[in-house]
Amino acid sequence: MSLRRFAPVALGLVLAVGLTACGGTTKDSAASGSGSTGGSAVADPNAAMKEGVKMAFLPKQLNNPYSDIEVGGGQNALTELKGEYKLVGPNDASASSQVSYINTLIQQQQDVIGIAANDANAVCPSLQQARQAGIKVVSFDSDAAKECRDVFVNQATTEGIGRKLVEMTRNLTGGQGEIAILSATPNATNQNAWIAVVDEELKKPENAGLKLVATVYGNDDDQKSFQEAQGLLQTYPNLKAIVSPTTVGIAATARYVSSSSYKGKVAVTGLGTPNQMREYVKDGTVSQFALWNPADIGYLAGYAGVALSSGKITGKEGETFSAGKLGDYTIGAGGEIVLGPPTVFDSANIDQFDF
Ligand code: RAM
Repeated sequence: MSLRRFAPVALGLVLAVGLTACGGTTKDSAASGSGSTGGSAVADPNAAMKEGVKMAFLPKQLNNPYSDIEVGGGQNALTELKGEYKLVGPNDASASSQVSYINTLIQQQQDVIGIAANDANAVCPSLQQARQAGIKVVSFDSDAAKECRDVFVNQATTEGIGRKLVEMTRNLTGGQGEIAILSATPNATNQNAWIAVVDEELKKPENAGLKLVATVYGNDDDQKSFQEAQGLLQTYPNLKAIVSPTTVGIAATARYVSSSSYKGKVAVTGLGTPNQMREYVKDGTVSQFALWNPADIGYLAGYAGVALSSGKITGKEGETFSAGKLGDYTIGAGGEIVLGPPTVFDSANIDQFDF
């Protein structure tokens, strides 16, 4: 059973720019300047969602259960909207691994590219070429540089995620002791933004007893993440918690800790999928971790992509659109669309979730 965890966002006034006489935005005119960078394109909030929109999803990597769930949500959205869904992507999450895929998608004349960027800047020149060719760009999960995309579908606010990571760590350690972060890749936009918030949170008086001793990178590779977890525990014998803000990292860390003498002594927390973490919650390795429903990110990105392609939105703050079963959304500052707050999972609620 999968829970619908996000109530539709109530819409206030329709702030989007009103109707224009031209009646909709063509692919070419919409390309001339939209998104968070500002520009001349004007949204038509009454435009119909177009059928037949070709939207390609390019996640960080293909062999990641989290990404698979995300793009599954995107596929559902495109099916509902009678569009054409496509999935492409690299097997590793390294900085430049997505560039060649973007170039191919331009040649294939996709209408929309949805991308979870492995590196905000490495993908930027190709995404700019795509936009010049009239293709709309929706970043989701991990943002591209703002000037290279029309909107960013963020899973929760960056501050909300960073604070939640520290709050869980404080709960699990009693607010005292050495902690370490096991992240994804060194260039990941999303992880780095969350870690920056963690750094700020740790300066607050209530967190004065927590000391961040190391940040290491498992590159969203299961084996490397496992080895990094092992290395942290050997290097820092007083470690009280490993915080892993990546589904790959937290699962690998939990697997290592669960079969080691650190089980029950060193807290493991961060961001994970309930299905990957269930056994470690049941065996007492993990008490608390957080996430959102990845499928909803892909689904929201799909609706945002078709709304952009239809001229219903251009990416400017205040524009609104409807995202099917998720309800209505308003574009925030910097072209950001926030899915909803993260959910904390523990032994009391984990069996209510299946993803
Ligand atoms: C990993 C990826 C992804 C991130 C999740 C939480 O699967 O790094 O980008 O959002 O973890």
